Amino acid sequence: MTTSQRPRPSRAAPAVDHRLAAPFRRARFALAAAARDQLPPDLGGIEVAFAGRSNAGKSSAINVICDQNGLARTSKTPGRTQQLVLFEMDDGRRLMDLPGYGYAKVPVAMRSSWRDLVDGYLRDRQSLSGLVILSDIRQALTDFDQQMLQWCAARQLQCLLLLTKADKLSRGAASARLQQIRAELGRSVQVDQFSALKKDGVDKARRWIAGVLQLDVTSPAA
Ligand SMILES: Nc1nc2c(ncn2[C@@H]2O[C@H](COP(=O)(O)OP(=O)(O)OP(=O)(O)O)[C@@H](O)[C@H]2O)c(=O)[nH]1
Ligand SMILES: [Mg+2]
Repeated sequence: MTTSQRPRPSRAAPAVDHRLAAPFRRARFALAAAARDQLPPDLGGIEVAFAGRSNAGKSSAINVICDQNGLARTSKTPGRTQQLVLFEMDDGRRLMDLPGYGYAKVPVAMRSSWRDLVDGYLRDRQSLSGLVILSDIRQALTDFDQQMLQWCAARQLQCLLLLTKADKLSRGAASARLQQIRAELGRSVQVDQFSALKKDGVDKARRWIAGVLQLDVTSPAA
């Protein structure tokens, strides 16, 4: 076979593991809370929250992980998600879409009320069992990303760092960036590249979340 005949590695969406995807496909919008007292009682259900800078791709990630367009609202305009938005899965398992941080164009008072909301949730929520931190693969980790990583380590909270929008870089550049961040952070945190557009890294993220939420992904897909 000549070089030109050799099949080129494809960037097409990877084959889906339907058993793994099934519980995510059953996720439903539960509520959007502007204050923590609007959340369901903190009685031991388990939650995985998605945190990251505004526009990092949190809501888009939830949509592809749950295989449901439009489940979480996305937007080109940073600051779209302004409340704690909760999605319910099986048996009291939940996914939480958090408002993004670092968006400068909102009024200071609103920014600080978002911060109080997110900080309070992260600090006090006993149901919080794992945190997915999302960061644009093209940008350096923000101070807040670093703080979140340190905070997860201090609290011994399971944490997954997703480097989003990997489709915006060439395969080689994305892989180099991934290796660089992994080397910076060491083995204490799982770091993966992710693309909502190309559905790259979706099953890996599902597997991590399923582990944290102790989802049953062995029964046949519905
Ligand atoms: N090319 C590309 N664009 C993406 C990807 N993920 C998200 N986007 C785009 O990035 C923008 C922001 O995405 P969102 O998912 O709304 O980001 P967010 O982090 O929820 O933003 P806030 O709610 O404002 O904090 C939208 O225009 C998305 O279409 C991706 O994997 N690849
Ligand atoms: Mg959002």
